Amino acid sequence: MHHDGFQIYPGYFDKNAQQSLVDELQKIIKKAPFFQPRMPRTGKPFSVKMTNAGPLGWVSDKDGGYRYQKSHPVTALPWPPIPDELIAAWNELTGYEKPPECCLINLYRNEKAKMGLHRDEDEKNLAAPVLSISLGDTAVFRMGGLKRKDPTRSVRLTSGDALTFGGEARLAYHGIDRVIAGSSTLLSNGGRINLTLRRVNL
Ligand code: MD6
Ligand code: FE
Repeated sequence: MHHDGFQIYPGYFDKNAQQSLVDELQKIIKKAPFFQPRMPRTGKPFSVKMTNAGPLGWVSDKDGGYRYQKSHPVTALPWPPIPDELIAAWNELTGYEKPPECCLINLYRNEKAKMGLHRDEDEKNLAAPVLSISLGDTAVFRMGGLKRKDPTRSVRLTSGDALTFGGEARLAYHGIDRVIAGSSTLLSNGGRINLTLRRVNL
């Protein structure tokens, strides 16, 4: 049995848990450095940098477009494993029977970093919920509906918040309007990290 809809768990990770996630992420980033994703066809760089953990990583570039692959696009090494704390959160919050295959790590380093309205639709498995975790500066998240033109609402995501997208909400449009610089001291260089855990295959 797993949980459906759009659900926010404010402060799901307490300060200690957030710090230990940051420590784990530092180890991951040493093995799998942030890379610069680019838009399909135009090659325009994203304003966020990315890396991944897990058997599959989400990447995007000019020629290959949006896709999942087993290795880092720059180092060609396999992605590091997903930390146990994140697997435990997936089990508790999604209740999905299979483990996540991808933990996408998005870095919003400066005030210009944002993410346009989009749907997560590159996965074969659209029955599994998506779990998203916010660390560092507060984000202004935009939540829409199943059609791009549906009304949207603005939701603030603060450090330690978890959110799940399942069932009807799995293919809802959403994005990040902006990040509020200096709203958290968790990350020593400032900014925000978002972790998005997904089951890709059935
Ligand atoms: C972010 N999040 O929070 C971007 N996708 O930086 C997402 O794109 C997202 O938060 C699917 C489900 C939850 C999310
Ligand atoms: Fe998304």
